[in-house]
Amino acid sequence: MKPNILFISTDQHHYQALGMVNPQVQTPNLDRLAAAGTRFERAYCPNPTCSPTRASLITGLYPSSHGCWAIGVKLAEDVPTVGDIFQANGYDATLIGKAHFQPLASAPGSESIERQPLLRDLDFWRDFQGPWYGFNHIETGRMHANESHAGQHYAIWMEEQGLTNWRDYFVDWPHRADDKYAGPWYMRDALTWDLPEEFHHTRWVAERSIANMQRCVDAGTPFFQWASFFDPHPPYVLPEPWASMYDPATLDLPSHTPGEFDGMPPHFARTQQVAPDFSDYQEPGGQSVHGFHSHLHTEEEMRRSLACYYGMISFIDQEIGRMLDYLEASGLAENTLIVFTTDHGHFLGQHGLIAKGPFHYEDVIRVPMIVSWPGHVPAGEVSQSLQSLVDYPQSFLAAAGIDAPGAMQGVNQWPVWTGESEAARQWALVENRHNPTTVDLRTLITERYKVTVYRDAPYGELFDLREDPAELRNRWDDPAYAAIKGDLLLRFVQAEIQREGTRMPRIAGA
Ligand SMILES: [Ca+2]
Repeated sequence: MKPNILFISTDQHHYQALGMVNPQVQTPNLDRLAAAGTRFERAYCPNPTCSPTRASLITGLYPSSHGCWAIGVKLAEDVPTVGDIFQANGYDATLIGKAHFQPLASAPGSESIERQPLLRDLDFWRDFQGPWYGFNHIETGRMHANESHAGQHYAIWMEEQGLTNWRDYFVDWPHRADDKYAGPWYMRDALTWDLPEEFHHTRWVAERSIANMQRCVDAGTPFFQWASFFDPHPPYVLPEPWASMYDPATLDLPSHTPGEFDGMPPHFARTQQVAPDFSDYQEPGGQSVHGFHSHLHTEEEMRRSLACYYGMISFIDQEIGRMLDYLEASGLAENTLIVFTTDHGHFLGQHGLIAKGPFHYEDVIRVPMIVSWPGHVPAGEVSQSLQSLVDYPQSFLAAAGIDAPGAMQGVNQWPVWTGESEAARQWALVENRHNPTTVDLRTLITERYKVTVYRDAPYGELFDLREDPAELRNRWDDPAYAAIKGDLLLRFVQAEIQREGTRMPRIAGA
């Protein structure tokens, strides 16, 4: 009997924002999933932004190989995906929720359907539910919280639920100066959303995921399904009761440590200026850079952000619980592998930073990760093995007994997930090419160290995660770490060699 695979993701979820790790946030259902399976503490994204990592999650390729190297770049539609392989093996491959494989604009050769005004052309989306990037069925959306990108299948669903005036609850498109949602809260200042929770996209993702799993059950088809939640990505706008679930005053707040950016690349210190100038990072063909702005914030703003962020996670947790209940009640649980993660991390004031950007601290490149399949994955375990999201396609295929193509660049983690093997990789690699040349960095993480190299720059970062888990002392120029740095740079080059895929096998001597 072919197993089902339910892949659940959130967006921009800090790896410590799980109830079993931090009791200040309540995630009883993720706790329950972790108790039934294994939690992986050392999981990393291949890129700390949406599209590049999301494309890696369906291709098994690094962004430098699948070509969707930054947000705002289209994932080529001819790239082979894991959904294609599942379909070829008799599976249904469905995506519910956030995709973000294409940019918010179209250009010749980079045509996008994830753009305005098409996002709000509901007739188009009624007619189009795939195939797309290997998924035979999609129901998708593009906004975070109440952004103006709302539309697509999510809006069709809201209308079906009776919310015909859904547009009133989202930022207007085209934008209007007198929009009731126009305001300064986007980065920091949480707002209670008047959208009733029953119409929220968190509810939609869970409800439609359950409906589509049932559709597959009715058809007698095994499924590979991605339930892709949109929160807790900012803006911090959230319905009740979640908006007031957490008291901002009671939450522990991370902060900047004076002097910690001494010896760091120059863009770090600029984040602590009131009006920093990042113009020297601009280049022809470049776009805005996430994180290149002032990160200064008041404690009160940050507390409200954090309370909303945790509320978003608890809401998602409730809906994940609904999905777990469905699997148990329907008898599917014993034949379904469930994997939970996020696409990348998030700063909640750690190092004085907010949201995301080219700052490769653990907060933004490490991700929460839980794998569960009773009888196959050890229950209640916590693993320190290095994991990368680029490993998922191969590992999903291995769980289903399907060979992965040689072109995929991850490693098969299935023997690690089942507890048969302790580790499948000795390093994880994070790419972050955000503009053609000026924001382009790569990080190698080993069991103990982390080293970051910038294209064209003499500076870099070296952290000893065992001696300095808070990452406060960059050892790049520290003579005491010179030999370690040399060894790590050799391992970095070796990792670059090792991760080359084998699209075609060598089948003869010549
Ligand atoms: Ca994201």
